[in-house]
Amino acid sequence: MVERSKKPGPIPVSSTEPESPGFVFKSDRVKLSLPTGESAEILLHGATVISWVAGGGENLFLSEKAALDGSKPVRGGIPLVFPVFGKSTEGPTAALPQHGFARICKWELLGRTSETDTSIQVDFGLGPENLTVEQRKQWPYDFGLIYSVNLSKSSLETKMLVRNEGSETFDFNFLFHTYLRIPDVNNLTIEGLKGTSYKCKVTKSEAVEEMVELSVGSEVDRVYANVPDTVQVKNGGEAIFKVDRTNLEDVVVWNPWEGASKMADFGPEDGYKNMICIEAGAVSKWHTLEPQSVWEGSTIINL
Ligand code: TA6
Repeated sequence: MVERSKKPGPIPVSSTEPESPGFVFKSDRVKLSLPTGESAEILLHGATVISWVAGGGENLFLSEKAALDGSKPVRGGIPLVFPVFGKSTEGPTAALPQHGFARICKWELLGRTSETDTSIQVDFGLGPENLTVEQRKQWPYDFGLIYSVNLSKSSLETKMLVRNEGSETFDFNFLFHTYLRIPDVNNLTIEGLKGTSYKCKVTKSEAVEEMVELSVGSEVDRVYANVPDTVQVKNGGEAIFKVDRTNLEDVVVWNPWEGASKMADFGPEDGYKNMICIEAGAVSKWHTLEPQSVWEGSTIINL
């Protein structure tokens, strides 16, 4: 683990350094690759994973209209949601924009932290020094985030460490807002949610999931709390993703359906047929972090 330190700053990694095949850093992004052909691409903007190629193709949905220049959150890939999920109307996160600041800040590249023939990991850091003056005012806590992305032959692991570096306790939510690329939403089933309570933002209701195999045939936007097991995403009955989580008790399932056409950065218009957000997070309640304490949550998406 690389220590993210406030001073003297990040471990210097220059874009003019000689490149090695597994790790390439070019101005605004890092590309990881394995000798067997798998790869992942991560922008410094939001530390957003925008591509994960493995198992013969791309596994993440990225809108063709997504802004990758830092002007707004990326529509697709794996945006990071911290310190608030959604939009708070009261409390210490009320001044923050929807889903917080982690997905709109420029992160520091801490560097490659491990590499073998079968896996490679890169770490990123974010702290108050990376926020704008306005963002500091909106959430004035001293925190340190370390984000690790680990690419293996048939999985992608993402891990977030949150540290309270100040003298005041703070509450937070965290979530990996993962857009999975799927062949056809009409052949999609999601398994592993039966018996779990959820809040539905579309119908503004609460219920317990009854379906062993959940299919999606219209807009879905649900927060499943305390999901016990692996969530499997199937195409025509065949598992294409298995999502395991550690210390991330909740799973959000989102597909905007035809509402996608109202989003300026969503494309193509029928792209919702090729995506499902399966979002591992800690969002159904606030997590409290005492001064000098650390919280860690991770997810691994297996093919
Ligand atoms: O995670 C699901 C959700 O919170 C939905 O309610 C939906 O609006 C989505 O995220 C996208 O949010 P965004 O701010 O990226 O447009």
